[in-house]
Amino acid sequence: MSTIRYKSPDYYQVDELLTDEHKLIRRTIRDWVNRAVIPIIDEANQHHAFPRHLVKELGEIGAFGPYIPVEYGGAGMDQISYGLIMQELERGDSGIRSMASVQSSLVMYPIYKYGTEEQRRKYLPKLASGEMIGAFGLTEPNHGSDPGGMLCKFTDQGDHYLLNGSKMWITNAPICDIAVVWAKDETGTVKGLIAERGMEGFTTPETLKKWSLRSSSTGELVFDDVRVPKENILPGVKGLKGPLSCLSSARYGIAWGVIGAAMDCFDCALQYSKERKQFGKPIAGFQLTQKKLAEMLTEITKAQLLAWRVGVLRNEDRATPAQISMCKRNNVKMALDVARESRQILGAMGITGDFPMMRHMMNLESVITYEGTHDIHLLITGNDITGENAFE
Ligand code: TGC
Ligand code: FAD
Repeated sequence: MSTIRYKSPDYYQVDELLTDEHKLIRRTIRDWVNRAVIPIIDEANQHHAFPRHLVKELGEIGAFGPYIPVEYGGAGMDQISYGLIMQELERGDSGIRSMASVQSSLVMYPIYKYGTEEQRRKYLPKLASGEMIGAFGLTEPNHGSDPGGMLCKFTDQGDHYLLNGSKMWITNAPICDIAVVWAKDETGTVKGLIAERGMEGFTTPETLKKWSLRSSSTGELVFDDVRVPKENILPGVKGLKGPLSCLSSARYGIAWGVIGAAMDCFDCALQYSKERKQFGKPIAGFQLTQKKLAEMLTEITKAQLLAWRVGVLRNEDRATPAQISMCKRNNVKMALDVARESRQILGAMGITGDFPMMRHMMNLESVITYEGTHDIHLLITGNDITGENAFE
């Protein structure tokens, strides 16, 4: 249902805030999602399988590093374009958007921003084309919301670094060619290193039995005395602001992405409610159904405006991390609520793989947790407006 007749809601003519180029980019990604993602995505989720054949295609449509300059294989696009790409991908599935988020904001971005010219030339074009897959290792078994407590460490061995520790819940880990890993040096300073598959002592066991993001490959990054060449350190940043600045970029993309999932659920529920008859009339005619649909559209519209505004601020390099936190938090919760309410409109049909709601709902349980949980983002806002840190 959502494939053929999908009509994205635009109650406030937000489209008028977009350029023709933005709309063309959105059309291109939407067409690709209709063609390549929608027909296979339920099956991939049912079987807990990452559709690897899509990686090269994602590279071809420009979904990897859209805002990275063209000379490094990116598309040199603006932040609104990046957001629209994430929105369209997540209309297909949060797992596909996750793959692209990590590749773009958590792997290409730190290499571009903090890497050497040699690192940029070596990795970015291959990451942009999908020839190479990247992962980002910040979270550890005992340090999730509190990454500053990380135990992963490296020591200077003269001609190389020795890396030890493990990262958990890492998107793309089992399929990655490289991983940007955040670890502490002998002084306890956080720095970024590029680990490459094939380095002795580096393994990536897969995390199985997920009920969420089943089309995404998740795993661990385990480092057991891994010799990392000195040229693989990211020299341009030290401290937690390195990984956290990457998160700002990814969180922004998520804030747009989840609107796609919500729009898919809303559109599907609206269509269904006009066709499904009970008590002799379409269920769209009942006030309680209308309340659900009206509230969903109101929240989607607010989320669209928030994301657009943060995109404009990011284009001007003025968006603060706290503004991005507010947008990520609001929009993910909105999408989760829309998925749940729209699922109810479909009754029993809503729990099947013939419709996207249940899949989006389960995916969004990860999205509301990763890149900073719902509560952590609230505390970031609380800290920003009061000046009081309530984390500790
Ligand atoms: P705190 O003292 O607040 O900050 C340390 C330094 O970092 C700076 N900073 C940021 N810089 C850029 N962007 C941001 N978003 C930043 N947030 C903070 C800050 O100014 C400071 O700089 P400086 O120069 O003073 O050193 O750090 P804290 O240890 O108190 O922690 C604060 C807290 C809790 C907000 C932070 O650690 C946090 O955000 N925790 C949540 C962890 C998280 O989001 N993990 C995500 C892992 S990656 C992931 O989930 C990928 S999912 C991928 C997918 O599949 O899509
Ligand atoms: P915890 O930090 O243990 O939190 C548990 C609960 O305690 C949460 O509700 C939290 O809000 C609450 N809590 C914690 N601290 C406070 C506090 N100070 N005040 C109030 N409440 C608090 N990480 C990566 O590095 N790279 C990835 O690619 C990646 N991909 C992921 C993919 C998936 C599918 C998932 C599920 C996670 C992924 N993550 C990744 C990890 C993710 O970022 C963490 O799960 C997240 O940051 C939360 O950490 P945690 O799970 O350890 O929860």
